[in-house]
Order: sequence, then C-alpha cells, then structure tokens
Amino acid sequence: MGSQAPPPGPMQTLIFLDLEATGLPFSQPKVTELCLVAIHRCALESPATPQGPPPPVPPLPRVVDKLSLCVAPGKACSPAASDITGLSTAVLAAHGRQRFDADLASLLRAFLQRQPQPWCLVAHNGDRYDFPLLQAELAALGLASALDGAFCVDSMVALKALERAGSPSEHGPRKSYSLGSIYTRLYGQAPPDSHTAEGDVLALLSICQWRPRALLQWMDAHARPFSTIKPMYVVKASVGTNPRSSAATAPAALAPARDTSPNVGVGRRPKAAPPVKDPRAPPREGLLAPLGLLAFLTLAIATLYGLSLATPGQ
Ligand code: DCM
Ligand code: MG
Repeated sequence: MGSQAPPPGPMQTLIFLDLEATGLPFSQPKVTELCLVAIHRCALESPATPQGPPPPVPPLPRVVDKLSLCVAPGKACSPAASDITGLSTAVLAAHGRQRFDADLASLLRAFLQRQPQPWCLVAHNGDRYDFPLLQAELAALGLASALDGAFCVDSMVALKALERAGSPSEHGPRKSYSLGSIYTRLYGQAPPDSHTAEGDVLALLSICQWRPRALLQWMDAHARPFSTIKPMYVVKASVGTNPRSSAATAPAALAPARDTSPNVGVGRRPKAAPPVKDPRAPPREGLLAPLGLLAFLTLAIATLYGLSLATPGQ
C-alpha cells in the first residue's frame, strides 16, 4: 500500500457487492450468484429521516440501482455451500442459468458505467473472498481489466475500525465481525435472507448506515484500486488476446460442453460430489499392476516363511 497513489478524492458511488459460490477459497470456488447495489454517497451523507419513532433497522435509500443474478458455476457446489445458499449446480442448470462469461463481465462493466465516478466496491470480507474471487472469474475469461477504474474496500475492516474507535477501552471476549454478528449487535435481530447474495448485500448496506458519515470518511481514505486485488486462483487462460474470442473458446477446465456435475440433489441438501480427477496427477491405473504383484509376492513369502516355521523339527 505504501507506494500506492492515494484514491482520487471522495468516492461518488458505493457499490455494495456480495458473491455466493461453490465453496471456500481452497476449493477454487466458482460464482453461483452475485448481487450489486449501487447508491450515491449523498444517500449516506443525508439519510432520509422517517416519521415517528426510529425503526430498528434504517430504511434503505430510495434511490438504488440493483443487479442480482444467478450463475451456472460449471463445477459442483460443496455440500456446505449448497446447504447455506440453497443453490446447487443441478438446480442452477435446471433453471437455465448461464455461466460467468464475457457477457456477464460486460454487464458488470455497463452497470458500473451508469454510476458517477469514482466507484467504490464494498464487500464484507471482500479482501479475502469476494474481490479475489471476482478477479479470478474475470482473469479466467482473459478480462482481468474489466473493472479497472473501480476502487474497493472491505467493510469488515471498516466496521472493525469504526466499532473500535467508538469504544476503544472496551474489554471482554473478542467480538465477531461477521456480517450476521455486526447486524445482530447493531439492530438486535438476525439479518433476513442470509447467504443469498441480495440478502447479504442489503444487510451490508444496513450496517453501513449505522455511522454513515464516519464510514464514508474511512472509505475515502482506505479505498484502493480493484486492479491491485490478486485473483483468488489462476486458471490457465485460453490462447488469444481478444476477450470475446477467449470467452467463446473458454478453457476446457472452465467450459464443459454440458454440465456434468454429479451434484444432482434438488433443494438445499445436494449429494456430495466425488473428487474431481486432477489431469496433472500421474495415471493411477499404471501403478496398480506392479503394486498388485508386489503385494502378491509379499504374501507368498510370508506364507512360505510361516509354513517353514510350522514344519516340525525346525
Ligand atoms: N461458504 C462456504 N461455507 C461456509 C461459508 C461460506 O462454502 N461455511 C462459501 C459459499 C458461499 C460463499 O462462501 O456462497 C459466500 O459466503 P456468504 O454467503 O457468507 O456471503
Ligand atoms: Mg453472501
């Protein structure tokens, strides 16, 4: 961060973002659902003041742009991911959802371009999950620069800083800064529709309305270019530099001709997927014959040895 240029003045648009996907980072997840909600900073600077007693949760700004999509991931969802999101690869395919392709990248770009700049993507735990995952999906299409120009901040880091600044001397057990924990702490109830992309984005927006001006100030100071986010993992891109053609001829690992996912359970509890074979692993079948022979020889020697011990007079 040290050598990085400071963000170019106040962020004009905040684009709250949440991704659902097939699993956790180690599994090289693929997106199953995404939601973006864009608001102008003025919606946080001068929030609407509702009549009557203050509601437990601040009302959402009236002027919002919202984009919410389900995506066919092209690989099996982990049972845990399916369980919490209610999405499975089979269900997404059955509903005719499309892959994360160049058209979706263009759609995201077009959505951003409708907003006043500078744009700031805001995601909870975004530095570890949503931002690198989005970068991985774009990079796999050869479109790593699709969202260049955008900035980003992790609201988990922001809220932690704001809560700690508000009560610096507070001692006690370590607090959780998960989206659900912050929401429940602030508003005395669990956020609705957890682990749906839209539910999580709206909950995120709600917690960002807690101390909106302090949050804006923090974001203006800490926003960093989205282009500095490293992809969560790297999938070899196909040959060719034309993003459109590279998407059309996406690598086999990313674009099976049809969805061959074994994750056929309908609803929230799909079957676990068998392990996917790594094409870089040595062919296991080739090792089986010598190993079998070795086992046979060992057994034969052990039997002979046993017999010799059992022979009387020895
Ligand atoms: N995730 C997971 N297992 C968990 C929590 C999350 O596999 N216990 C993955 C799947 C979710 C994604 O992370 O779609 C995003 O999490 P969240 O719904 O909290 O935004
Ligand atoms: Mg989510």
